[in-house]
Order: sequence, then structure tokens, then C-alpha cells
Amino acid sequence: MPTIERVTAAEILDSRSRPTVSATCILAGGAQASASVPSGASTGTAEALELRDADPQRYGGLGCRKAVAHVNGEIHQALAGASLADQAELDGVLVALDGTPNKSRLGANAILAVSVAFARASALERGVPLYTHFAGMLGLAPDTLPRLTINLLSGGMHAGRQVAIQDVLIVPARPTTIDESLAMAYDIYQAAAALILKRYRMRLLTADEGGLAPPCESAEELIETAIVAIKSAGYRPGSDVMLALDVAASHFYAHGKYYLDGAQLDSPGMIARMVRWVERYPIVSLEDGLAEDDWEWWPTLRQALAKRALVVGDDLLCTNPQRIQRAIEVRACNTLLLKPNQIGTLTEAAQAWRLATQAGWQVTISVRSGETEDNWIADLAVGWRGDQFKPGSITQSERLAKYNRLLAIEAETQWPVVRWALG
Ligand code: 2PG
Ligand code: MG
Repeated sequence: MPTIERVTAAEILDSRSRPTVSATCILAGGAQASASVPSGASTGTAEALELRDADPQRYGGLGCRKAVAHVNGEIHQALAGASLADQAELDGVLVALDGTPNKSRLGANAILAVSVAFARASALERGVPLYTHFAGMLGLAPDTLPRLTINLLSGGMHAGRQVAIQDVLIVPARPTTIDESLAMAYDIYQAAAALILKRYRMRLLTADEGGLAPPCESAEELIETAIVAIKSAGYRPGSDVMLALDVAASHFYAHGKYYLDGAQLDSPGMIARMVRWVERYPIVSLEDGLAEDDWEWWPTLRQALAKRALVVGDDLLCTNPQRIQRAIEVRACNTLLLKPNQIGTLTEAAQAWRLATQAGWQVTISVRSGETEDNWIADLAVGWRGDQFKPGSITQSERLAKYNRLLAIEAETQWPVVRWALG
């Protein structure tokens, strides 16, 4: 039973140079570990609250000194000397101490940083890898690695909205290892960069997650650019490699209409557009195809894409067990995009995972567009048997920290990548 001696925190910067929180947990037995938390840009409105200082004189109001002070003060006082049976007990203390439904008092950034730092310190104390410790939280014994979905091209809020949809990702389908998947992604990324240079006469302009951001005029043009890049790298779209889209439709939706590529589409029109994409291109996963509050039409989208592409809820669900429960009841989607910082503790994220998998859904574990060099999410993706893992592009060290951790886990375990299945 780990006993906490001390928790502390510090403000650090994320990949968009915005402040975030890094917490350190010291156990009485001597184990000490730190963890830092990421931050989204295209956030869902139901996400737990990231506490920011709102001081316009400092980082445009984005400072995290208040959240850090909560860890060093109130949270430390509540936890110092406490012997905790497990992660659930620690997270229960944090949730009760905060006392709000969305962690707005202490800040989800403060709370999650402590939650993960405790998990890491506990794994150290037990002498097991972090992914094994995470697996234990859910009673799992993983023997595979997640399939990668790798950001290739971006638009939307990650790239200045030159095109409305947010991300075109490649899904290496043929490779059975992370090593081969990354080598394939490298070839395709290089081919895409060369193609964009030739076609648009522009140097590499990368988006928040390191994806390329060509000045395409439509979603189709962006998707076709990915297809041409795959072919020119010598791979076969539809067999060697598939596509996944993060449409992030909440961010071009207003007053019942989707503002896409110069058209105003109602919900059935938006669904028809996505069916056309799935028929025309090898898209196997479609995230946030409709807006987060367009609940009425999500079941129709799910039905329309059944057996053709995963229907993934990100902004729709916000890793929030109540929203997931509702989505299960109305059959709104069939895949959970799991981001622990949307909900604020590992225990609640685990509850989200349990609900989704008990409903027969798949789980895609995802990083955020604002990340740090920390790699705990890679251990989580393995330990919680993510069907897919979405770490961003294969550029930028905050992304590579996750891919490199997966390579290390692969070398250690020799587990194969889970077979692609629409299931
Ligand atoms: C998403 C994520 C990651 P953000 O929409 O899925 O791509 O973006 O962290 O900005 O919400
Ligand atoms: Mg998303």
C-alpha cells in the first residue's frame, strides 16, 4: 500500500509554448516520479476544466500558476502521509477535494498531473513497467500493441482552417510491428512533403501535431493528396495502408448547419458527404463526423457507416462516462476516443474505457494537439489494450517521445500490433 510523502508541481511549457502542469509524487518508500499533462485546441465543451490564471500580462492569460499552487498547497496537504490502497482511492480523494462536476476549482490539469505521477511512482515502487501497472488497473494482461493512426495532413483548428476538416491520418494496415509501421509512415510523409512542394510550390508548413498543411480547397483535395502520397511512396492505399479522418465537425457547425468547402449542409447532407468519402476512399475510421451536440443524427451516421468505418466520438464523448452512457443507449457511435485530460483522473478514464468496451466498442487512445515530452500515454495505450493509438505526426519531439516509447516497449515485449478489424 503506497504511502505518499509529498506531492509538488511546477509550471512547464507544452509544444505550443503554452504553460502546463508537471507534478511530482514522492512515496514514503523512496519512489519518486513526475508526470506532465497535455492540452487540446479543438476541445469539446464537456471537457473537464484546465485551470488557467487569466492574467493577461502573462502568457496571454494561459499561465498555470494557480493550478500549480493547488498541488503544492491543498492537494499536498490532503495527501501527505496518506496510505492509499490503489489509484481509485487516490483519484477519489482528488475528486472529493475538488468538489465540482468539472474539476473547475482545483483544475483538471492539476488533478490529472498528480493522478499520473502517483501511478508512475506506484509502478516504480512495485518494480513493474508503467504499462503493466496501467494494465493492472483494469485487470488486463496485454499481449498486443495498438494499431497506429498517424497524422499526415491537417486543416481545421490545427492549421489555421485553410480547409474545414481537421486531420487526415494514415493507418498502416499490413505491418505487424510498430517498427515497420513507422518506417512506412516515414516514406509516406516524405512523399507527401515532396508532392506538396511540387503541387503547391510551398515549403513544409506544419500544423500543431506536425502534420503537413497544404492549401487545399476542399476535404476531398486533402484526402486525395494523402492517396497520391501513399502511391508515390510505393504503397497500396486500401491494402497496405488505410486512412482515418478526424473531421472535428463541431468546429465548422453553427445553427444546425455544417459550413464545409463553401457549402452549407444540414445533418443528412453532412452524413451523405461522409458516406461518399468512405465509398470513394479507403477510410476505416471517422472521428467527430458530426458536431458534439448534434445527438439526433449520430445514430444515423453510425448506421450509414456500419461495417465500413469506425464511428469515433471525441468532442461528442469527452471521455465522460455520462456522455458515453448516453451514446451507448442511443447507439450514437462505436468507438471511444480516450483522452484522460478530458475527464481529469485515470480512474474516471478507466471507467470510460470499461463502459465503452462492455458495449462492444473499440477504443482509440489519443494524445492532444498541445503535448509535452512526457510519454505516459504510450504506456496507457499498451496497458489498456487500445485498438488504435493516435500520437500525431512522426515529426516533433513531443510526438516522437510517444513513438519512441512504443518502440522500446516493442523491443522489450516482442508483442505484435493488433490485427486491423472493423469489428
Ligand atoms: C483531436 C485532438 C488530437 P485537440 O481533436 O482529436 O488530434 O486535438 O487536442 O486539439 O483536441
Ligand atoms: Mg478529435
